[in-house]
Amino acid sequence: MRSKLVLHAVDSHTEGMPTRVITGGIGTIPGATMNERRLYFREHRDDVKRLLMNEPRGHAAMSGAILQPPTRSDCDWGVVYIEVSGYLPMCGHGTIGVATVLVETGMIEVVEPVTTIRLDTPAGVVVAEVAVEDGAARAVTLRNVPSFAVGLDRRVTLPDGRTVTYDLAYGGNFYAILPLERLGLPFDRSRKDDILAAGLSLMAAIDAEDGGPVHPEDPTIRGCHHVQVTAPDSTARHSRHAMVIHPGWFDRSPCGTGTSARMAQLHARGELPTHTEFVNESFIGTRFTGRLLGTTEVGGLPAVLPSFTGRAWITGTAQYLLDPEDPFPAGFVL
Ligand code: PYC
Repeated sequence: MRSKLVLHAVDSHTEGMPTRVITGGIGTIPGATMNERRLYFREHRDDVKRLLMNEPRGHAAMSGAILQPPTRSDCDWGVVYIEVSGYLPMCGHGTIGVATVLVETGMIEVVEPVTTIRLDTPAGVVVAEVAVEDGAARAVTLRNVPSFAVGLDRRVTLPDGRTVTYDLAYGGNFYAILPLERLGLPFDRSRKDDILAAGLSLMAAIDAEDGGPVHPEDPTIRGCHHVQVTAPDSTARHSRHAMVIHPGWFDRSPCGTGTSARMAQLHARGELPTHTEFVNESFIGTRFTGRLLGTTEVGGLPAVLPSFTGRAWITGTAQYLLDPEDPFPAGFVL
């Protein structure tokens, strides 16, 4: 067996969505902050990301997280998120996967009934409270980065000439949020290809206008790559959605940063007070339970402090190799 590299991984899924947690083989990525490490990896080591996420080792909806030593003294671990689509500033389902792996592999000192882990992410500090029973991570509650509505009832024109009204919110990534019926489609998995195409066309139209949204405090966080289309029976206490993600896949989990953005949007609309339970349900019917812990401000905009709870399960461990003669050293996308 020959290999140019050996990447150690613990694979998991969070409410149906995979997180390949890379526990070794990368080393410390250069950068004084976790966001600098994210940008360095994107610039200099994207082939490793593609090898881990693309076929034949991954697939079109693959997602992962590279563990790093933290860049801040108040955190236990650092994380760089990787996906088929790129490098997210923050990923909720991925962080639930990371916290579960850290606890169940003993990579963090485990305290029962609750182990608290402070994570240095490119979007800021995220705190995970892991409910642990007999060594098993039973639930993970994340205190996510401050989230905010960028605009309500914005209008955008699609390439087919239709004008669509949507809300735009940030929860660690930017999300366009709107009822699916505004795109003229039923909330039906048998129409997933049409829903995907409509969501992608909407996000392209949003990003074509002035280059898309930019985080008011960090210009490296930009662009709308996620569209949350809600089912007709959704309310401000229990919402069902399909999450369309660039360049063309659905989140299988309820999407942690999307849940945070949705709560920020509902709060901005006056429909979700703080300290009130909110259930967000994915396209495959899995759930995160969220709540807003308080309010704050980001770059002069009113913002909220979101938290949400979900669960992850470890699915395997692996060493990913690269044979020097492998014709696809960075995998491929079909
Ligand atoms: O859980 O935040 C999330 C997420 C983002 C993209 C896929 N999942």
